[in-house]
Amino acid sequence: MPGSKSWALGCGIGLIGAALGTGCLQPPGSDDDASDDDAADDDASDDDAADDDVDPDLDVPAEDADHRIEGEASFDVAGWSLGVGDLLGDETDDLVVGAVGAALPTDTPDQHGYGYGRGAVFVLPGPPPHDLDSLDVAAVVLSGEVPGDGAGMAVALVPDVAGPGLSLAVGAPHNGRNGPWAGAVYVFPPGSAGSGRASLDTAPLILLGPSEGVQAGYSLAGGDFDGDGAGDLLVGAPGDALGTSSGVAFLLYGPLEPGVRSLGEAPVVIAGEGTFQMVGHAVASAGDVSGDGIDDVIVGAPDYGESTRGGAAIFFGPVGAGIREFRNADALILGDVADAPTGAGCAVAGLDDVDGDGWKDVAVGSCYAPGYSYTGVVHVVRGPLDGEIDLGEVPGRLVGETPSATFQGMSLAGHDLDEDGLGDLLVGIPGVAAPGLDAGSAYAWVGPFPDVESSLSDADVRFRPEGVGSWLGASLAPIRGWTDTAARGVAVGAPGYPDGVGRGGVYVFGWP
Ligand SMILES: [Ca+2]
Ligand SMILES: [Ca+2]
Ligand SMILES: [Ca+2]
Ligand SMILES: [Ca+2]
Repeated sequence: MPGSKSWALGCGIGLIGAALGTGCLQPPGSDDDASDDDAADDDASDDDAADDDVDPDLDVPAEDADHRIEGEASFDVAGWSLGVGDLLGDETDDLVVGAVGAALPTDTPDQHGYGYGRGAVFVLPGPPPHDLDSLDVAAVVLSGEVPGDGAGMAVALVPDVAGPGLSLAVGAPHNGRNGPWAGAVYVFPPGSAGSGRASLDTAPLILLGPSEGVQAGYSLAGGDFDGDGAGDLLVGAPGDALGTSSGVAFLLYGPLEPGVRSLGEAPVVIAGEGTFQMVGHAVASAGDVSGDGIDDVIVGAPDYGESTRGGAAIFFGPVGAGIREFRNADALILGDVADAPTGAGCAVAGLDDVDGDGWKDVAVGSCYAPGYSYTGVVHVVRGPLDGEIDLGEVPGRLVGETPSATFQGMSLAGHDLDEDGLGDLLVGIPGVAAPGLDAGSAYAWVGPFPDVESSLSDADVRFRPEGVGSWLGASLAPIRGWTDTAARGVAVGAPGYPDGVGRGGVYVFGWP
């Protein structure tokens, strides 16, 4: 899915191009800054009218979803990640569901569940049958190589990276082929995933973490980051297992050839400047934020900086080659408190232009803030994006409703939900299984975005969980053709469903 992944408990805490010359920062079709400013002012004065157009507080209970697709077995932790796109080439969206805890029948009971299972991904063709309610009817199931691999921690459908069409990339960050928790990424070019059940080691291309503990494949994303028309693959390796690395993100330029290779051969490595910064906890295409027509990279590092302030780095495409350091990013976005952990960069996403000024905008999630109560905070950072950006000086922020709700991370995705040409935002805050905390929700915030601190309880739509502990919102993605509102829907992962047991599942909601 476009956007970013949530993070795992036990990661310490846990959570995304070559420099262009000056003058490249010109948004398409906006050569008159003065008139753009006027337009922005008009937008601001229209806030009231816009709010009249949508119910500002529409709650959609999970029971009202068009589909509740349950995991195949208890402890599968299905829905930890999602991918949406036309994988099977029939011009309808297909749904790929990562189940990090999944086991095979030959595995023992203790080789099942988060951190223990080999993991799997389930491919569901769209449009779905009306009575679709379980992942056990998946057309394709690809399982991790051995118990403990955690396959499905991340999935991405990457266009044109290994031939024309969408390739399926699956991350298994605890795979041990190159040492404990070195991680692996399995890439299936278009048409190569077959049907039925198979092992991920049937992937035509396997990319291995270069050394133990790097956790390659913890996050994944695609884009065309050098502008050559072929898709490129971003692999997050937050590398916190040993604490000896900053964490990195690897960038590989397509077209990718089959084989088994080490990510140590990746042409670009995005790295922090010290240990234990969790660079690569989240990765995404930022879209073209620099306005030159080439996709730009965004990498989150929730423990970045001397005070583990957290941050996200944007590198403009073409990203070039070699080691790219966070501090030398084209735009470096830093947590909103300078001397304390904020978890900024636990989730990142490129947005469509949210304010109509011609510049693409991005969203950065902070999972510890504010005041370490783990409510979660989302900043919409408006372009033009370059230089150092302090989130504390970014106007407006969206604050989560419930303390401790981002222990299971956060997910973000950009999409023009109301199809008015301006970018909107999906936020997932999966919550905790604690008595009295009805946490775990997904939110749709339809622009405009406020310039003042606001609560996510004021989102245009809230998707509410069934019971406590389903971790609704651990992943999410817009999806087409799966609901009664055929053009518009939202798939939301709930890996703890039901009630923290962790069978997991995915809800597909129509746009209300
Ligand atoms: Ca490319
Ligand atoms: Ca660009
Ligand atoms: Ca903008
Ligand atoms: Ca919109």
